[in-house]
Amino acid sequence: MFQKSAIAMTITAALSSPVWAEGTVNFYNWSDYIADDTLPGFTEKTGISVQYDLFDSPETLETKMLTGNSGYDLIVPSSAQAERLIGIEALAPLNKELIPNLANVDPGILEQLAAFDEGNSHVVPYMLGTMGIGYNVDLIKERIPDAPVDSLDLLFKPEYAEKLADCGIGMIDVPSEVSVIVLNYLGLDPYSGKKADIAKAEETLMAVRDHFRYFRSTGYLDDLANGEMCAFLGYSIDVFQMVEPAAENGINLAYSIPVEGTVIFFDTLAIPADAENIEEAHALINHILDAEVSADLSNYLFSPSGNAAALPLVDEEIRNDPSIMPTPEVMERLRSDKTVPQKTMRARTRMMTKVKTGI
Ligand code: N2P
Repeated sequence: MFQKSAIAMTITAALSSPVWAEGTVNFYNWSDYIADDTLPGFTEKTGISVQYDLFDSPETLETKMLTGNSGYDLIVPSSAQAERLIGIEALAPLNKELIPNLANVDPGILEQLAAFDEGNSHVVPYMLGTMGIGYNVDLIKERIPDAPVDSLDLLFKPEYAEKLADCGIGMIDVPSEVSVIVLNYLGLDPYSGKKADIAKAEETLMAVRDHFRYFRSTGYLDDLANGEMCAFLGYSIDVFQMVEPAAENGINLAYSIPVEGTVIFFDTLAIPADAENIEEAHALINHILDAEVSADLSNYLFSPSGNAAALPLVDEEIRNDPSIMPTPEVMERLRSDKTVPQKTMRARTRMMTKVKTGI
């Protein structure tokens, strides 16, 4: 089996001889969101060791940041989270002199980020992708020969969900993104905080929840690759990473962007305001923005990064795959996770908890 969990281990300076500095950077990243050689390559180049910790939901990251004293020097907030964290001064201003590779970033992307981060002073782009349906082509075909694999009906309509219950269906456990997707699917304002709208989203999910094996944001990658799950509403990045390992197991795994539209996420790199290893964190940001390192990440995670200098080094099949790099037409159906009032965030979380527990 494909073993990526090894990268979750602490990568120490002992990996190779330090050439630049000593020191550590405490990096808090999403699970399954780095290439095998990104961090060892950094330690080799700089002598800085990386203490690497993982989170599996944006809510966990945000709670840690709101509480403060997280001990982290570098984090990966989504753009909506970054906006909120900048608003409460929870992020340190970047010293651009320490990030010469910022010049590699597409100016158009920087402009988009500047909409909430004036002067691009707190975050740089990491990776982007969509939420969609990862599915086992054969298991689905066996049960529903003409299954709508590019539609959320597959998971949200009881007549389909029921037929797939035995081979395993699941969904990410991220209240914000799930709410946007379901509300959008229902033709409602995806960012609505109205009680009646959230209730409709809840009703839609409650009608199918019993057919779901689980709601979670990690652990589903292996299940997809092992044929133990036949459809999952999850991240493009996660599903694409498993296509090859699945093929090695004789499993035909595919990913679709639902025709009804879905979430596009845009993740960033940022330094918490109370970080202790600020210089080391800048060095790691600079490393990740290196054209080759960034292209490696894109090739590994099947994700665009907004790094213009890296683009020529990204595999052609990735650059030309519209389910990875959405066409402008598909883009129109994609919704980003915007900052919404606290009250709406709480209502979304309550809805998700209810769906997960069934009560
Ligand atoms: C990878 C996580 C994708 C990031 N496991 C979602 N924002």
